[in-house]
Amino acid sequence: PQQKFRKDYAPPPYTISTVHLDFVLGEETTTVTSRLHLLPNYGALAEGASRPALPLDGRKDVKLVRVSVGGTQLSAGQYELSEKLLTLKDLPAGEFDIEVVTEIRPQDNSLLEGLYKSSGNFCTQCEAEGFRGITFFLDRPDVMAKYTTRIEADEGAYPVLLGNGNLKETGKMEGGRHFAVWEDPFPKPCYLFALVAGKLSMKERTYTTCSGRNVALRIFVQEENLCKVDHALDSLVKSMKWDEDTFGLEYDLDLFNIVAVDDFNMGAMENKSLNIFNSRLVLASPQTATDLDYSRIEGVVGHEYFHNWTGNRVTCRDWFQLTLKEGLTVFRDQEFTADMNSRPVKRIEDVMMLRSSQFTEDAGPMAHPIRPESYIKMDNFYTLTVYEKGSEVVRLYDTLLGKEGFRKGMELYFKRHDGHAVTCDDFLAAMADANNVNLDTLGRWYSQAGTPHLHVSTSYDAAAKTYTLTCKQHTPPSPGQDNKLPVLIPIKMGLLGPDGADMPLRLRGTDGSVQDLGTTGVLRFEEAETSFVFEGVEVEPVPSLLRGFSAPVKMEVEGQTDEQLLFLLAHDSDPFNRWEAGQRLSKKLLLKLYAAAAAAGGAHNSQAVAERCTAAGGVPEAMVSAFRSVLSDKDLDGSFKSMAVSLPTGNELLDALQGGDPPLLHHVRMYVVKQLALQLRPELETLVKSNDDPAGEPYHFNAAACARRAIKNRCLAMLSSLEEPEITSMLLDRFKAATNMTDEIAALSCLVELAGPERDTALAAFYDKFRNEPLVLLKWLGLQATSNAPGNVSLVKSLVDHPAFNVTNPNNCYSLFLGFGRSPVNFHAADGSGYAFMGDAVLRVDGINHQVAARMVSAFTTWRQYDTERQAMMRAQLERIVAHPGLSENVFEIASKSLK
Ligand code: DPP
Ligand code: ZN
Repeated sequence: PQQKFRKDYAPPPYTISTVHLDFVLGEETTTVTSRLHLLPNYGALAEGASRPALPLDGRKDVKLVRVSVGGTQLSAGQYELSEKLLTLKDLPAGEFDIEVVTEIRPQDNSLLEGLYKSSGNFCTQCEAEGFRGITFFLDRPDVMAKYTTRIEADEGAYPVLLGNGNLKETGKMEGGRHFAVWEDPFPKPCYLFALVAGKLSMKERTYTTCSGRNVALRIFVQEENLCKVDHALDSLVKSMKWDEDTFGLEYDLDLFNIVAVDDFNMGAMENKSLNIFNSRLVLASPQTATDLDYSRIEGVVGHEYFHNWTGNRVTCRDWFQLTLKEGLTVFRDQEFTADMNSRPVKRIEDVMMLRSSQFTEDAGPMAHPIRPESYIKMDNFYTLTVYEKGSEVVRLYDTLLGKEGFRKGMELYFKRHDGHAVTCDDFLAAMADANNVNLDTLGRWYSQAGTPHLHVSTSYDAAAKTYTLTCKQHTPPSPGQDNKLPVLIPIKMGLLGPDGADMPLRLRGTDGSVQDLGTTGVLRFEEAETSFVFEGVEVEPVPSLLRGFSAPVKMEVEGQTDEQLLFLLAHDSDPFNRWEAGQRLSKKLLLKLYAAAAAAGGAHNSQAVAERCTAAGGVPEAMVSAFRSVLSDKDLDGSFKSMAVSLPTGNELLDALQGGDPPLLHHVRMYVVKQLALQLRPELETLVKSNDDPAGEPYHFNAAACARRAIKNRCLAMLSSLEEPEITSMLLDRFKAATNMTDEIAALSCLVELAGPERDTALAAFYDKFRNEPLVLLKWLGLQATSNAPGNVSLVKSLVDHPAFNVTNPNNCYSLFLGFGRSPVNFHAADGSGYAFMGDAVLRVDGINHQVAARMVSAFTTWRQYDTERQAMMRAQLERIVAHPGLSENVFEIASKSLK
């Protein structure tokens, strides 16, 4: 397989101004006629040089029927055709037209890239390089053209025909067929092309934009799901309003369509005016979707809508720039969610995910800069790094420039680049120029992989009343990058006085002047080492650093004591740092207990591990009482409380360990949860009672109601760790009585971790109740797959043959296989049975869908994090996979890079 490099970018030899597509959809064969108007883009030719060839991307399952240039059909000798490329030579001077006719078989397309069928309907997915699965084309994002699409199909089977832009014409034809013509007035790259044809029901709402344009908002789903689209429609209206209020960005057409499909590799796709969504990110009812689902739907509907400006109106020059649109759009959806719900809660959730998953990616063999330098398959670079770290980098501008400065930068970005395909450097330049600042050291975040380490030491001079923070940074090596430069790290911070209140910040400048920063300041740290001196500091403060997690770094504060952390947990005015202080305390304790449990040797069952943890000192009283204060604090929101008493994830801890043993770590974590539950039982029971929804109260999705359910269900989970019959039977009762999916799944997920008859009873009842709700069955599969119940690997194996499981559907694979990969106990079973199961599954799925298989093989990428026995077994699976004949490029790239 061939690598592509960012440094090799060259503009295309020709551009395309208009595209006319004609789809004749059929059960056997679908015929696509594509007429392109081409413009030379090669500039002046040297004396005697011939005009460049036109390389059109294709795929081996796309059959070329004929190709014409300037109205003349070419004979076989007049073009070159290989598996992936149609090359046209001896092209006319100036502008010219070509026509390409292809035949495809969407019904056989199990890759779900290009045109395919889902639940009997035709749909498309073209990002990143799926359009070449439809017709031969310049399949690259810097070729932007205006599209007209004619769709023809059997009217009975496919009454709804949708394309991008505006509907221009419809009509009936002989033989029960009909057609529709769609015209998109905005130039776009082909990855934003979309088509849907099928039997779908629709719900509509009208939105009036800030300038008074009426936009029809339509969601298309299968008939039986029409009752589950209101939340997505609400979310769309909120997104449109938010983008007008926050950035002055208005929608630009009279129609915005969303279609839900069951078989979809990604979450959703921002095709111009025809978003296609994985149905799990559209459909919601209180009985079938959890608070988390509601919140994800709101976030993803927003995300795809926001792409209309950040992605569609201004797009990427090449795929290496993916973070230009994704990092920025994730940042926008995070801000949207923060404004709609609770800002601190959203920030904590995002940082938890970043640390548990993106930091791991950035420390492993697949580490890459947010703007990668090379790839084999672009699909493999839709990563947490490009998306989530990319969003953190956009947040750096926001933190440094403030809301107003950030908006000015956005306005200049659109003024300069609307209608164009641009780069990350263009975005940085717009931000810098609009604010007249130098952001060169921020630019290094785009080219360096790895999580920077920030080391802070403090000193107080009581005589001079000065307080000094000395900051040092370094970024560890990553594949292909041994030496890194310092990056710009905005350190948002405050200093707490003895009463817990913020002190005024008076920062000494390099010229000796003093700058008044209020009580929360942002330090601009961009050298390998810098000291920041505060003046007029009457008593030694407790520093609160990196407030709101102002940069995606790993911070160590030299000499930070447990007492200081407890003080921050109790008093910090920054809610993120209150949470963070608790996390730091828990992390220290967990790592200490893990070290003790590992050193003592012996059996790895939960009881033996618990004895060793107790012998090592158990959970200190100070921590218990700090958690007690949080739980009983009347002013704190339930969602915040629930996160404050949650321990750092296993992944985050493994990242800090060398050669960790996942099941052992799991037992240590569970030991701490159980000790906390034992000592905080009265508080937990009180919170469960006081946060139960009043009887008969209907489900509402809003911050207050979610907060109540969050803390109640967190307390129940902690209580369930006690494994007392009385609690278990209470959980079963709650499971049976639940009136919404949030509470139902919360109880079920506790029961699934317990060995005993209640587990089986609940799982069977749940299956019976929801056997006709495929999205709910994903939860049923996922809970069992992820369960840490002993010996669960054999149950998971049997689920593969269960009628509820469908291996050709990506969501099913994600729930079952990726879910299993998250189980510290069973995926990492000491006998290697979990690894063997996953290895088999990767190879099986790779025969169906390369993108899904590539995500699954990522479960092995972290192999160097574990103990030597596990490393050897995981490596053996990777070697077996790499050696497999006919392996896809997707899986090959991840597996082979993981082994390096
Ligand atoms: N549809 C995916 C997203 O919105 C890829 N663009 O992130
Ligand atoms: Zn996106």
